[in-house]
Amino acid sequence: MTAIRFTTLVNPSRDFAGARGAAWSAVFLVAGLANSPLVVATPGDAANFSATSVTVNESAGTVNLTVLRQGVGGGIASVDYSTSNFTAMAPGDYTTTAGTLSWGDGDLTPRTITVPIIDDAIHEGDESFYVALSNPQGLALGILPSEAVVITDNDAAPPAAAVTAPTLGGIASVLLAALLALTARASNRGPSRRS
Ligand SMILES: [Ca+2]
Ligand SMILES: [Ca+2]
Repeated sequence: MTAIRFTTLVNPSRDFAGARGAAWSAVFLVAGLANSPLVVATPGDAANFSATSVTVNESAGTVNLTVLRQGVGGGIASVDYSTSNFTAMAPGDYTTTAGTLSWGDGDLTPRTITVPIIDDAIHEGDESFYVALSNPQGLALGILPSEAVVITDNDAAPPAAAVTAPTLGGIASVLLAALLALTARASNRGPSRRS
């Protein structure tokens, strides 16, 4: 096999001027990058929630969400997290929570986010809010960068009697009484004005 010598391909006095020089510079740049340890391909880590949603009773006090660092654990890494309203609103239904999760080199241990849940006395049905990851450092956001928290209401609906609307008969009675009162007032005033 005959080795092709690089020096036979490149003639500095011939090849490093003008457009040809620019072309060779590009060749050297690509060759340099290909041999650089900076671009050696390694699988990147990703930050993901462990589930798309979690359900918690309104009386639970807190809810825990798990964030996974998935990959090879190369280098230090961190990711920020914060809550956001949906049908559940802070501060009435939960406490706004934000922070940063950090991992050391080689650390693939899951991290836990804890959000306080507020137990009110209002019947409001099940409500939800979100916790989302942002600002990844040393890793990427994975396919589950947010998780929904569903709060199960623990307050009973008001008694049915308390919200019973007046019946048509009831309304008719009120109108009839008012009409009779107006008629009586008019008949009392009539003669006094004429006299
Ligand atoms: Ca409650
Ligand atoms: Ca409630």
